[in-house]
Amino acid sequence: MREQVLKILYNSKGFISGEEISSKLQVSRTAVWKHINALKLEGYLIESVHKKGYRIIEKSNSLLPVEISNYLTTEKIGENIIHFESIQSTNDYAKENGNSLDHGTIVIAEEQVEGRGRMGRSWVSPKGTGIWMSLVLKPDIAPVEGVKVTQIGAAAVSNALRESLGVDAKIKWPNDITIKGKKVCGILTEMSAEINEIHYLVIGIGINVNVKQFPADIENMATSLMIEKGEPVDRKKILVDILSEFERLYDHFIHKGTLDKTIKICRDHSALIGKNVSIIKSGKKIEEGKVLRLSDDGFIIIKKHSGVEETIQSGEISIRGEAGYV
Ligand code: BTX
Repeated sequence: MREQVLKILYNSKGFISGEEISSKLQVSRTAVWKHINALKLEGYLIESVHKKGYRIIEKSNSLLPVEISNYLTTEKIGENIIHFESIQSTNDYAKENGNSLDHGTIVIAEEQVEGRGRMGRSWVSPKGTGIWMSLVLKPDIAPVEGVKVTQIGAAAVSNALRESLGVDAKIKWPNDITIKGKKVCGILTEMSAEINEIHYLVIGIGINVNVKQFPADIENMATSLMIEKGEPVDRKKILVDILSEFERLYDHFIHKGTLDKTIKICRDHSALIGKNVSIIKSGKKIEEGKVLRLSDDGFIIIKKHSGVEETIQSGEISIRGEAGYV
């Protein structure tokens, strides 16, 4: 009910009387008044003027489901949104509850106290400054196809950042988005599956939106949208743009059975193609070479120093000349 009150306030141009809200929602004016007070306590700035009614002045700074839903144009992605002020990790929550969460559910948090990267690494997720979210997907595809969804996530984020903010967001295969060589977003895909069947996929996406400063150990390799733009960025708009781009690319992949649209974006905005790189697995350099192209399945093809071409399906890439080169 509180969400509906909020929705009405958002959709009213100016003041709206308590009576009008109560008749729209078929509840008493006292109930409306109670919900308005609760919303004020949650941090919404709502003006109440005698004989005029209520008006929302300032939107909450949090990524509250009601606000996001108000702007969303997607069908399934984001139909359910679960929001936390603070959580250990949105991926952990999504994985623990994956069986009971609907396809398309988003778990989002203002802060993660134990945000995770790949291979047990940590992901810095300070309060109110990023998009720390996990998407739960239940596709009817073979488990080997599931990993391709990471590429869809990367393509969606990079497209949305470029189109909404005009930043040159590049895709550093397989799971990072970079701006001017620094990491602005990381993606962590996890899966619950049997040999022939995916129970659910969890696509964890972490985006540094308004992070001002990073811990010393990552400050040379990390950046935020605010640092790049020189001004704070609206987290809600970015989130909504990413979800709609994700749904467009995901639906195409599922219904048409091809990753072509995603791969085109990953190729056009690759941070790797043409670069000399090291391929690292379990912390060890396993190959060196020049990245030639991205295959239709989303794998990278490198030319080794010996001249032999090799397809790399997983691993980490370190680019010669950039921070962290191994
Ligand atoms: P990754 O293993 O590729 O990157 C992790 C590495 O990135 C860390 O070891 C550190 O060097 C660096 N790093 C840590 N935090 C940041 C940051 N905020 N910005 C830039 N670099 C950083 C990447 O893993 C996948 C990250 C996924 C994060 C999302 S957030 C929502 C979801 N929940 C969760 O716990 N993880 C995912």
